[in-house]
Amino acid sequence: MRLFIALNLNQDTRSRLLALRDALQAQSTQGRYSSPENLHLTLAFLGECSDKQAAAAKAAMNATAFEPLSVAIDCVGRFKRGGKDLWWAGVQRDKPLIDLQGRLSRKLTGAGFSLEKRKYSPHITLGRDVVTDCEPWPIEAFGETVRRMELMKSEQIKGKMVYTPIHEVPRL
Ligand code: 2AM
Repeated sequence: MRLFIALNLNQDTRSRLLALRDALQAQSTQGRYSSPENLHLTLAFLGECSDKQAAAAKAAMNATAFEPLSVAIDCVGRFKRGGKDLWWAGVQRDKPLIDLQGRLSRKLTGAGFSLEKRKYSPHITLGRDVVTDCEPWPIEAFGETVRRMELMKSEQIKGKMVYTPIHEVPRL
């Protein structure tokens, strides 16, 4: 199974993100856009995992200190991919978020996972393979307090990406 660890977002935040996605889509000639239920902030991408690795990922999550934290979205930007770019909503690099991602990554690395080596760039993907004349733009910040991190299974079902939580660390 293909796994990643994410902060999922409430309905209000997702509808604001959808408005950004729609604004982008309206000014694009091509692209594959995230569906509302798939909008999330990835903390760590684990890739293909065995049952044993999934258990190790759950243990690493449980062992990571986690307190509710605020996620603030303040721009729309892109990773350039030769004109078919990945566009995202940018998340502020607030210390509690960056620290959480660091703590979690260390637990996962200690458990044997090899993670993305690039600097963590917190983002929420709005669309892939997007062809547009748009330039990245700032927005008035919005967001929420997130109270759980979740281990997500990623599957392609009938041509559609489906993300399902299989473990959660809640702080209610
Ligand atoms: P992306 O949206 O920037 O592509 C589920 O696919 C989640 O895992 C997405 O948030 C995705 O990030 C991330 N992801 C997928 N493949 C990845 C990879 N090879 N390295 C890092 N993150 C990846």
